[in-house]
Amino acid sequence: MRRFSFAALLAEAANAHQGWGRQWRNPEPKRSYDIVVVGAGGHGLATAYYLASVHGITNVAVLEKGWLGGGNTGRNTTIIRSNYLYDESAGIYEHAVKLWEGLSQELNYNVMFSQRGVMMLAHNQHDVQSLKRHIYANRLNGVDNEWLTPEQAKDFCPPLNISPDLRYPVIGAALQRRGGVARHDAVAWGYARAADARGVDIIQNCEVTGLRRGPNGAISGVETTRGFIGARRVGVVAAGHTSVIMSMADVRMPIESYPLQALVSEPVKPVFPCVVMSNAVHAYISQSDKGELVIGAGTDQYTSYSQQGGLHITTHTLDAILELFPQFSRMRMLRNWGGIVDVTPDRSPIIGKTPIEGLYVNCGWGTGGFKATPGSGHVFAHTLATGEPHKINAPFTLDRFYTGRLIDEAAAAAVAH
Ligand code: FAD
Ligand code: PYC
Repeated sequence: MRRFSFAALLAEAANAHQGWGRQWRNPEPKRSYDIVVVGAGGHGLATAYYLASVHGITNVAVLEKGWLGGGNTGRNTTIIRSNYLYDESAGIYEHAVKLWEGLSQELNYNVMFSQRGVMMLAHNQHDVQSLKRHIYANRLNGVDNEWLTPEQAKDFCPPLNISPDLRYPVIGAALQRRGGVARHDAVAWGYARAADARGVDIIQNCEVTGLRRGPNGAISGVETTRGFIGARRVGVVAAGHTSVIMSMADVRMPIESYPLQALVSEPVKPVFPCVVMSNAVHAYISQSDKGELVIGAGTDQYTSYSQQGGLHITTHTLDAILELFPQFSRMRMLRNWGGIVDVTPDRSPIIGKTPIEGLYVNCGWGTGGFKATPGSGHVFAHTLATGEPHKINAPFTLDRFYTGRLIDEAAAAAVAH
């Protein structure tokens, strides 16, 4: 008979947390690397994986102040779509969706990518015009998106209330059928396992506390809570904390950090077949494979680094959800949490060089970077490996905030902020 001890259970849980029984190495940091990636979220881990798998660069460390995937990667509502308005955004988000489509096979790890469709609701003429504009722009970029009547929307998502008596009646919807959800932890674990297997060092509990520069001003390594680690190139991929880290090299970032919250209900049998988002009432919802309704709120209205937001934000979201789906009114909410998202003035990411030689940054994904994880890692790896942007991330420079060549995706954010 199998005997359980508390210690054995903890060890088993830790193993499971590291990817269903398969542990990666937990190495001591070396004195120096070719490339150091700061932040073991999905983007940092994906970057390390593509550095190794595409560019053959394996003398790489990913440094994480907590545990891998413990930042926004493990806190988001996992919506994946590429229905963005501008060509530059369609380029990167569609690149990501295509990588998502083969990711479980590529990593040999089930990231549970489920293309169940993302439906965005229209409640007024402005929504109709804006969503239709997105549909036309998307199609020109080869991105699927289609218009639905309220009846077609209800066919696609039976719990949706399309009564004309609603305060914000549903008057149509845009549907991206290739959109969907994935399992966020598995994405971090899958990339970590695959990068580790190629020789990348993933070092947890290792906070970067300083950026060191050589006599020529170029980056020479990072100060950490586990000592100095030398590096030829450093890529900062630290979501809500980018400004803090970049200020260590006196680089001022056009970023504000806000709490963003989500919550889940008690688990129930499958009742909700797709993802539904509404910008006007501000609510979005899907159902996880565990059965929980996954519901997201907007950002708080003030900047903060606390991974906790105001309760009134979540209650407002639940009011909106119940207008659209009254049948959920008696469900109990199980738990809520927050993450810190990094928002740029044009709501588009920054991926590329900084004024400091050897220092690169990938940030500003705000409320919507989970969907970009594979695409972001892929192009950032190219940038770190070659010193030049991939053509897909070339428009997303830090420079654009000096030149004014912004990529104003505010309308596509789908989350109130
Ligand atoms: P993270 O996963 O946050 O990783 C950054 C890592 O850097 C962290 O692990 C952190 O600990 C580490 N770090 C920070 N400082 C240091 C330091 N000094 N030294 C070492 N390590 C450091 N996006 C979508 O596309 N769809 C969604 O449905 C969606 N929903 C969301 C819902 C919520 C509630 C939240 C909070 C976000 C949501 N997002 C969504 C956004 C998405 O989660 C993020 O854009 C994305 O996960 C960012 O990934 P990342 O790897 O850059 O950051
Ligand atoms: O970008 O689709 C999105 C999103 C949904 C919830 C948070 N972000």
